[in-house]
Amino acid sequence: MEFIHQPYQPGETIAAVATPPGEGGVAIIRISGKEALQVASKIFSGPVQSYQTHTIHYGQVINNNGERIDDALLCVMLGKRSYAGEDTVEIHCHGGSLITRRVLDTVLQAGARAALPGEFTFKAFINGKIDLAQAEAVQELICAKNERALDAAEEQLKGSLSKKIAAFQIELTQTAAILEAWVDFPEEGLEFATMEEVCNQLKAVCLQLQQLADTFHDGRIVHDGITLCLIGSPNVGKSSLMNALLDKERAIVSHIPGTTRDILEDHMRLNGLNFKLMDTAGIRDTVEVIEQEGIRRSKDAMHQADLILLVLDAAKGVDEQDHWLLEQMPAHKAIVVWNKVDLPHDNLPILSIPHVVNLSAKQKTGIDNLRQMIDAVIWQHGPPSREEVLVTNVRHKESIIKAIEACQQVIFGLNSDVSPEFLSMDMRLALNELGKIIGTNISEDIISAIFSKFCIGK
Ligand SMILES: Nc1nc2c(ncn2[C@@H]2O[C@H](COP(=O)(O)OP(=O)(O)OP(=O)(O)O)[C@@H](O)[C@H]2O)c(=O)[nH]1
Ligand SMILES: [Mg+2]
Repeated sequence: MEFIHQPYQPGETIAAVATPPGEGGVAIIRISGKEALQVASKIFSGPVQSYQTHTIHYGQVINNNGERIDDALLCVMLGKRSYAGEDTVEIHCHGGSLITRRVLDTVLQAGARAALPGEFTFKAFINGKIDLAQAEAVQELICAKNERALDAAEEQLKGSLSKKIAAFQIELTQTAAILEAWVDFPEEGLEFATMEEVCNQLKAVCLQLQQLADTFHDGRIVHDGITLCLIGSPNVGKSSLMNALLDKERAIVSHIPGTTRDILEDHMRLNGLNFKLMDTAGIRDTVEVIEQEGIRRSKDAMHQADLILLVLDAAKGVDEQDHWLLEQMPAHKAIVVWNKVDLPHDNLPILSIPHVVNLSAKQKTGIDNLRQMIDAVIWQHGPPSREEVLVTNVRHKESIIKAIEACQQVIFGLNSDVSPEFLSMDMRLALNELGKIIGTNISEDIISAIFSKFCIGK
């Protein structure tokens, strides 16, 4: 096993500051490995080697010249009952950056090696405390930027995704066993199951795997948030709407068409989700070079956005430019906003885009309706429940899709009299892909890449 491209010694004793950098009430230095107690006993005033597991002790941290560094509490967790699943000692010292550094240096001089990013979690993984999907959930939990992302990470850390994957593995292993029986005992093998039964079972698994893969739409929204782009002709009130949604005067608003020249970004939270708002330059035919570049950027932003608010001016109605924009709109990710409904206006025409809201950005009326519409459009099947297992990681999604493809190959092969040897190989491919999600049959490079994204001390 390698970790960040270095041969890995299981049980090697490592140490790092587990608390964030900077000043705080308390800092924690974590020591983990076979010699955690031995290292701690060299630097602590008390009889560390005699401490019972899961006990905490007051004493002094002493350097190798016998000088007192700090008063501290020392917490001992032996064997599997620790985060990393091996002997662990935590030193709770004062939380100044200098003092923390000194305590860590003392620990390193006493024989521990400085931990690499994510190495405690890596140890938890190789010591069998958690699987790879759970290890990734630890990082997602730490980095969660909204409540929904936190819920999803907690579910994954509890093992909900891993349990689902394990259940699929059991079903596919049974099918693989039947296929191998057909290879080994071509006559008797068919007694275990008919071809039709195997096909039906595989189709059912594919369907459930597809349902799990489909949660990635919601999972990505939860994890990454939504990019929301305001698009429209000049002067329709895009910047006014941006300000109304943010509830602050972020963008310059004026009656002069072409006020916004560049893309303006800001962030907001809506129903527990993170949104990146992008106000753009009004789209029109112009010979002005800077404005042309702004309009090019507006179009780019429109294509990249998860959701587009196409702003129209109710008082002006739909002109040629608006018609062109309406034709460009991907209807599934667009909401038409009829702005300026406070002004006198004709009956508003019915448009090809089903999601429509009337409001006044200036008067700030109808903004809540827009917020509700945004929520309705982004969740394809209503918002997920807190407990729903969501695939939030593209690596997991890709493995699920590859497993489905391999199962479909088997189904196709069964219906076209392909030799069971080949079907068996495809079956193993599907199982391998599922195994990658929880960390079996996975290359060391991928493991290294996953853990290198962690912070030091985790
Ligand atoms: N009556 C009324 N006026 C509005 C409303 N929204 C915006 N306006 C006015 O419309 C004009 C243009 O508003 P902006 O928000 O700058 O429009 P924009 O779409 O960002 O314009 P560009 O940046 O030039 O593309 C300003 O004078 C606003 O005060 C509204 O709901 N009602
Ligand atoms: Mg503007």
